[in-house]
Amino acid sequence: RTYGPASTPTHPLATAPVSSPAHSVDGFVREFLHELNTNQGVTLSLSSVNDQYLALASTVKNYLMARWLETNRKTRDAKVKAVGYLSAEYLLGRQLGNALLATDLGEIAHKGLELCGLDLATLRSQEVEPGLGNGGLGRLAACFIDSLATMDVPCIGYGIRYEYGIFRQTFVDGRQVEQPDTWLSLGSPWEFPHPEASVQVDFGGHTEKYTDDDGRERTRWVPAWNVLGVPYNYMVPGYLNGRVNTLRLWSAQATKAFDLGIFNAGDYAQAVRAQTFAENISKVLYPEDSTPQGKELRLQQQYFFVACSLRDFINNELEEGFDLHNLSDRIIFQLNDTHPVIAVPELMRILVDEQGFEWDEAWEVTKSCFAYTCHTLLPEALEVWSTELLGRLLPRHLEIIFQINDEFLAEVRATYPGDEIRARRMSMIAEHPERGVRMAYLATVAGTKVNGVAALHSQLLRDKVLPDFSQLWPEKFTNVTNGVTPRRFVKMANPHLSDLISDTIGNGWVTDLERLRELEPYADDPEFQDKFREIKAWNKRRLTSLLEARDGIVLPDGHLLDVMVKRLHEYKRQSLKLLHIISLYEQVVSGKIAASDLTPRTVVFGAKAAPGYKMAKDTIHLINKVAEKVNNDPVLEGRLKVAFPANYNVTLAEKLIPAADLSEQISLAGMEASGTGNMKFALNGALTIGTDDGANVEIRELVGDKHFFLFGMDEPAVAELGAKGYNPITYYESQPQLRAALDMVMNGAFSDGDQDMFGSVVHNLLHQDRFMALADFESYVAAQAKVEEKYADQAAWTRSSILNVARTGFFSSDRSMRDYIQRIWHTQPMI
Ligand code: T68
Repeated sequence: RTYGPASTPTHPLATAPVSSPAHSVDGFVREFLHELNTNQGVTLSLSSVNDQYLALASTVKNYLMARWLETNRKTRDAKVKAVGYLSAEYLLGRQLGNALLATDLGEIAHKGLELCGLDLATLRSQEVEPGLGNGGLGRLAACFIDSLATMDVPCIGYGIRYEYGIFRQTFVDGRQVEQPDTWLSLGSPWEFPHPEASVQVDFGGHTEKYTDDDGRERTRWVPAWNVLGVPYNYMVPGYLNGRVNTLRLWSAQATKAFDLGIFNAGDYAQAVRAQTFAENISKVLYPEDSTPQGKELRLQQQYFFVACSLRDFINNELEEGFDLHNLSDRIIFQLNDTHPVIAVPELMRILVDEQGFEWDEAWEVTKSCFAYTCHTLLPEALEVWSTELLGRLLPRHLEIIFQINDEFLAEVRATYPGDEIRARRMSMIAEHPERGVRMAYLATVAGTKVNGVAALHSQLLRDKVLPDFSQLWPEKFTNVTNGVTPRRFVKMANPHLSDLISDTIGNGWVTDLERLRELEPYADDPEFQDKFREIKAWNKRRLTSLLEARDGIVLPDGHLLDVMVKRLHEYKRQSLKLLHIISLYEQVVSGKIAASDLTPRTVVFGAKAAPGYKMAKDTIHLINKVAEKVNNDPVLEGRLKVAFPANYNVTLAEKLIPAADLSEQISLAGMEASGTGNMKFALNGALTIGTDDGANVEIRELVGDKHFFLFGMDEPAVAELGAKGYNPITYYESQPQLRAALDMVMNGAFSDGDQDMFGSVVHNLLHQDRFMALADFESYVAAQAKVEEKYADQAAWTRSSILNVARTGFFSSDRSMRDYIQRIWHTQPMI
């Protein structure tokens, strides 16, 4: 298929580069009204807020368009190596604010809209964020593509355009109830569908052997059904640098051939059903965090987007006649966890079956085109696809995986003669509990590099998850500590802090975050401290108005704002935070301390639980019930408050994080691969209370022990206790404060006397407590006392807070991207 005009154009405009609207208030207003009239088909006076938002989005897009087209032309002509980021999730957050920032249109838009009698903030809040991810992994992908665009590195992000993203969380009587996320229903101004560039994806059927014209034995796949992948392009603007990369998300559609066949047979209803069946593939994001589903539809999603993406890159991004032996000169596919790993046998299939490569040549090419990032340490989160399912859905891929495995095991046996136990351990094919493909092993064997996402995690990955592999190929393993984009999470989310920083050290920090170091001398400056505190207070007021309007939650003035926001998971230990709250309450109720002894504190939770994760949902229920009790008991004299706004998402994070004083990062050591919320909080001046886990370790090293509240067992201590045999009930028996808190729950204090309601939560903590919350309770409470002591000295607190900002520039995702480029990708920025 060819693109472009049929003959050489002669009109002068046909080859002229597009121009952007004028970068002025007038130019902006003209463009905005034009979009309102021509795109929305309304005049200003008759336009709805949604019309106005959509017109505004189009306007800003028009400013980006010239850069996008130019980026595409430049990149194509330069024939340079690009990054193909393969991720099943992108948790993008709202697009408008980021686009305004990247084009420096914030002021102009504000003034222009004001002249039209409109308010920019109102239009911005009309946007529904695309929640195409579950949590950290999806948000990381969004930060990475932002950084690559800002660093002028060619990258195509590939993923799935879910019709329904992560569910909208509501609470009914304190329990989580999920509502579908209809993010597309009011229009989707940021996407560019290209149905003409659809890609066919095959499934099912069988394979057969045949002899080709050269007399070679070959295999072909005879699939049983197929779907179409329709690409939707999104702009990924770099910050003020003229680059706009592309995020290409695939939407599934029934193929015409498929429904016509049935339609012709006369069964119209069946034809429509077939369509629905095909389109189910991109219908909904699996709302899972860190536990694989093993569902057929999930594997369909994975193969669907990966097959579309490889086909798209090879057919449309490479020039005609490109020699695929050199594929790795032009692309490195980064596998964001194991979700896209089926791309490995897919590339082998393309090269061997379609392109006629010899197996060995194909393997050489394939091995050089992939790298793998692991995001977990939980054994149950490592994907294993049953061979029965894989063979049924993708029979040719299963054969290819078996062959890759056979050759790999031959290498293992040659390296360790006689060590059959090792060979079995390292096999990509697990035999128990059922025969299945260990996707992480496949990724490790196929990848040029394997990385963890924080120093401790990468070490544990080598030592505990993939020890045999790191022994065999030590040079394959590396670490890239995660990062977050300072554009969205500081510049945009914390405008006043950003201005203060820029007024103090210039604005270079936005793209060179290590320059925040230059703030260190100001940590002791009382005038700077005052301004810094005033900004925190402003951020708290902003949050207060938002929560009041959004959730009817009233935040008291002058409280320490203590925030724990992340997915609800036992390993993250929301229950430990909750036990601390209950314990404070219990001590006042029982008269052990006076309410006036409490440091006025508001604890904010934000957390979604996977819909099928019972313990997580029970914990949400308990948090809400504790909140209800604590917030209404006059005995506390308003000195302790628990707020749990529903539906925590990127949009809420942008308001919550800048307001926080204290960041809760309290996972059991060795369980949180990295964490990235922890980085966002520190960069916005919250102090961390945390365990020696994930990137907390590096945060503490950088900010210094005095400016971080460390508690709990470290990873070796956890391992030792586990080996010795952990028995949570002994902590209950020996620690009166802990016991009193748990008893309070058991006695029905938060369930109107009902002693069963939270029985499972308490029972689990007392008799199982897989993540050792009880073992760390005492140490956690002691660390919280240090928090209170420090908070009482506002100058000391503010000083630490400023130093957290100044010393955490390392956690920019720009630095993560530099690490990937140097250690893994070997690509180059285009400037
Ligand atoms: C997170 N993982 C890690 N997984 O938990 C976190 N899983 O420590 C780390 O900072 C972050 O990745 C980025 O590296 C996830 O977020 C998922 O969301 C997920 C989704 C589907 C299936 C399994």
